[in-house]
Amino acid sequence: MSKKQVAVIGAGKSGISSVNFLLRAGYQVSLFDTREHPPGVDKLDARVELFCGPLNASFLVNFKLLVVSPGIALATPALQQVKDAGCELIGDIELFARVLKTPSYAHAKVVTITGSNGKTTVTSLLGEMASASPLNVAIGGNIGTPALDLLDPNINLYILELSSFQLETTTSLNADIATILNISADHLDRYRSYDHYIQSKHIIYQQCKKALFNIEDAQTKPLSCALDQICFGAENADFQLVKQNNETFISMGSETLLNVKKLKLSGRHNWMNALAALALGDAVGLDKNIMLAVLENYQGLEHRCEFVAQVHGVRWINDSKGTNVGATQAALMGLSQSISGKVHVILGGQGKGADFSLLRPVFNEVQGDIFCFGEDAALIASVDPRIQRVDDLAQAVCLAEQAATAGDIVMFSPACASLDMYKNFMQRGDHFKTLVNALEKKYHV
Ligand code: UMA
Ligand code: ADP
Repeated sequence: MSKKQVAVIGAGKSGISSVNFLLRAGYQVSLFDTREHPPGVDKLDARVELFCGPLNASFLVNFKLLVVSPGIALATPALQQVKDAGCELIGDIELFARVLKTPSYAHAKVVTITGSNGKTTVTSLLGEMASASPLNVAIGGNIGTPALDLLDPNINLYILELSSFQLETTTSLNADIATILNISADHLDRYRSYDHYIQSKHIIYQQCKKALFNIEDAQTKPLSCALDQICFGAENADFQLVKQNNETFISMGSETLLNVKKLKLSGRHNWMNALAALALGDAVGLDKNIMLAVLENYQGLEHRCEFVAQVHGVRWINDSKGTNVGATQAALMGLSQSISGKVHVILGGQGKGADFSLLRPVFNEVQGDIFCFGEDAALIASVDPRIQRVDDLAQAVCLAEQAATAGDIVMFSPACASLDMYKNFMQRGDHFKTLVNALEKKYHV
């Protein structure tokens, strides 16, 4: 088989983006997807051969290069066999990294962002800061737009959100600065162990000139002391939260920049995200005043601790993107410190192998009722007798409404993936908002 023949595994967004890139670069491409009827292949370029169904190692070994999508585990037996046979397995981010080494792209700066939670918030906030600066900026990766679709020689700064899955198939990025925002258990259905997941996150520091880590989370610290590094977090970090007269300020070294009261983003976890975005922007030369102006006005993203409505004095919050235990812990801790009433919690879905007992301390803190539904409801309910199992989100909203009184909050932060009952976390969050808006209407007729 010729060197110009490449196998792309997965017909999702990354796969199709890789196919189009490889065709433009003059390769012959064969596209494989384990599903019998993968969505989105109807518009496939006629030059591409499509193979659907289980991967066949004895056929795949004919390809020296395989571009594997993040949704397919490298541990898939057929992929392990072709790897053992000496084939090269990379992802779309690695293709992107190789293009950036070519002369037309050598001037571009790159920021890479990973972590268990906060990636999209930090990527989008930094993206807005950079877009308000006199720069051509491109934002993509796990946040949505595949990295190869961003390539343009006129871009001066690429900001990439990277998942652990994408990092596993990337070897030669050379980011100007890379960060791991935090690490808590996630995707344990895809990893051998929690340590294996942590190792995958740390790949980001092997491919950068400078690292930004979270001083409050030792797991995010680079393993190599030789790597140039800065940190964000509690006092004594390069970018820190400083307390003065019972107020919290965002500071850069000893310079106080902004009272967190001025932010539209709420919760301490979001102040941490703000610090990270400022630190990353500063490292690639963004203007401090522009960054602060953007930060002050940044509203946050849909489905992330998003205020939905106040009904009879009860505030309803949609955190459907809280898809792991760490996210729900952070979302609840951020709230419970700032209100006088109770926080009632709705959670549930696909647990991805998580340990839900880690939520016990935060459940004690919030004091409200707790409702769970979905595929792993029994597992979740087993960690605390206070947790009530319900059939679905609609029933949870109905019971939460009965439990809450004025001054309380109802927080929907599932700590789980949505795929057991919804297409994605957006559809799940939209359903929650529809249910809450219906409550609002009920009282207005
Ligand atoms: N699939 C198969 N067989 C295949 C190929 C895929 O069953 O042969 C399934 C996967 O198991 C998965 C789905 O199809 O359920 C999509 O997988 P994919 O690799 O084709 O995904 P893409 O459409 O290319 O989207 C990927 C990222 N998805 C994943 O990592 C699962 C998107 O992140 C990312 O925005 C996009 O590339 C562009 O870079 C989404 C995500 O859920 C938001 N990421 C995970 C997360 O944030 O927790 C990691
Ligand atoms: P990601 O892209 O990593 O999934 P998002 O910015 O989309 O992160 O936020 C997802 C959820 O994670 C939020 O809804 C919130 O519950 C939680 N979260 C956001 N930032 C942080 C943080 N810095 N630390 C812990 N949890 C966070």
